[in-house]
Amino acid sequence: MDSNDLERERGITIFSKNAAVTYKDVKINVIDTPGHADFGGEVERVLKMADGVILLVDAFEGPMPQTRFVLQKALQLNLHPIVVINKVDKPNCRPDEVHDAVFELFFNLDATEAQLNFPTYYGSGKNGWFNDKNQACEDITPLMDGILQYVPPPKVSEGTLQMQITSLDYSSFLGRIAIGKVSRGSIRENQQVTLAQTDGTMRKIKVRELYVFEGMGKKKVTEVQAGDLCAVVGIEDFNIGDTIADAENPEALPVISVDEPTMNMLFSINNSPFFGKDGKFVTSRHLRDRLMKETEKNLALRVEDSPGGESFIVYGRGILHLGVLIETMRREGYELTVGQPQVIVKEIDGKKCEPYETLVVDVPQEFASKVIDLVTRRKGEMLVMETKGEMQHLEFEIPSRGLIGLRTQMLTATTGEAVMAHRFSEYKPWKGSIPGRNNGVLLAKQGGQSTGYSLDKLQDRGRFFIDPGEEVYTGQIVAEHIKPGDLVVNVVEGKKLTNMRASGSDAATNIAPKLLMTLEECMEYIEFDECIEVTPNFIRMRKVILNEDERKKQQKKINTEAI
Ligand SMILES: Nc1nc2c(ncn2[C@@H]2O[C@H](COP(=O)(O)OP(=O)(O)OP(=O)(O)O)[C@@H](O)[C@H]2O)c(=O)[nH]1
Ligand SMILES: [Mg+2]
Repeated sequence: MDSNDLERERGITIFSKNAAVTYKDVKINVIDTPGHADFGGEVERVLKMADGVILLVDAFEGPMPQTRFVLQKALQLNLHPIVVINKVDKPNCRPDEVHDAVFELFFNLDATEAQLNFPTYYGSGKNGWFNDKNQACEDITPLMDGILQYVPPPKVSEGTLQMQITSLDYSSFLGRIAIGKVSRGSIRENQQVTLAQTDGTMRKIKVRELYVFEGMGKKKVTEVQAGDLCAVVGIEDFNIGDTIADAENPEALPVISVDEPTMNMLFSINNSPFFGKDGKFVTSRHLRDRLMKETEKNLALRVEDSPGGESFIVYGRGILHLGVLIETMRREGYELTVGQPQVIVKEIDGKKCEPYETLVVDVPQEFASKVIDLVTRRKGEMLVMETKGEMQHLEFEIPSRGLIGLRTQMLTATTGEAVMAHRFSEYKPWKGSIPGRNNGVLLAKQGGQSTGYSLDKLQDRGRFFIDPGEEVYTGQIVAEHIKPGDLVVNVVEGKKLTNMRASGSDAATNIAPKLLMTLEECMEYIEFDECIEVTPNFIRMRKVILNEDERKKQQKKINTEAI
């Protein structure tokens, strides 16, 4: 069901989606939710539409940090999950051990007696079968029968219409579409209803068209009864959490609450010399409108104007959450500058506290000690260490700050073998200073087109982020220095043109290919005095202050203030 471009590229679900099937005369609405912890806000709100939950666990990996999170939310809503252990086709999988681990997880999350009694199915989505005996069979009918047996029919209360809007969809023909579950009464085409908004205001509106989910699409209908999910067209101005209620006696449903953000970043207009060269939407007005629009559906996101007026502080759940937003904006044609991600510090009982996360790393045995060393230096504490097949399974508790930049170092230290996942656990006291990036950077001394000649000369100083022939500007980060400390270098120097060779291609043949970094890698890479210029076609890292002299003056000022 992953249909969005970013989802396909990354192979993860970011937005929840609906589908519906009819099995043995029962209509089953299916909601696919993201599994990654950064999109928890999405999970929290769509779970409100569900009468049951299928908890999918990998038969090899077992429960992951995000499994804990989604399960906890489901248990709190008093849902009774069906556990499905998938991928039993994988060699070395451990379905029985995984089952025990899932039971332990339920237990640790204070599941009730009834919830602990969960049914378990085994199988392989890839091979198209599931049943409760873990013996390959024809198809998934045993699981379908299980759904009919264990998922209760929707709870429908007596009374007038109530439907809380939990998602939204756009269509260029129909405009904004409100999606939710009709929990009471029924809703009809052309009906007069009241929109009870989360701020308390009530507005009379008219339902233009109604749709229910069918297969992977939607079907137009004239009426939807309580218990079914429904998409309503005709209410332009609504927010997630609003209730569509009876015209005469409107009663709003309780507001949807989601967990607090843990990280923020400064978003500003692009103020590099390349401003406006690449993007369509470049002003602070454009940025502001786009960010505000995002908060309407991205519930875990918050946006504040910063004092200057040109910038916005954007609060999210983590690097991936904010990264996906920036990536989406750049595809839409926006240009912007983003600063170093900061964790949100809180004062709890008079103590300075910061977010901590559970970090899980699976790594081949020989790299385990390197991983432990790396995480411990970043103030992580090891909680669990066990052997899983040929892999070592490690669990840590680590301040979120320590995670920033960890992935790149982890992959380098383990030659790309480590599989890591992390998830917010709680706020705890501030853990003191955490070492940042080890290496300095090489900065462009002057703007222009980089030459193979100068890159070649500088090759033993650092690993380049640019290729010969790329346009650069003063203060742009062009390479990682092999040593700590920054260095300003000339990358636009041309060999004296004594013959016919073009300046871009000289000596280019023996230059190592540039280091390609994704947006999220850049977000984890930069230091506090650096930022990222994001445009539809380029991601460039730079110093906040581009001019070398001004930067030095600023540094002096900071140093004296520190004394
Ligand atoms: N071996 C094996 N691989 C599977 C099976 N089912 C899914 N996969 C693979 O597992 C990977 C992840 O599948 P997804 O369906 O994207 O997983 P997901 O749980 O939806 O992931 P998120 O949406 O990010 O939470 C894909 O590469 C699938 O091909 C299975 O039964 N066996
Ligand atoms: Mg998915």
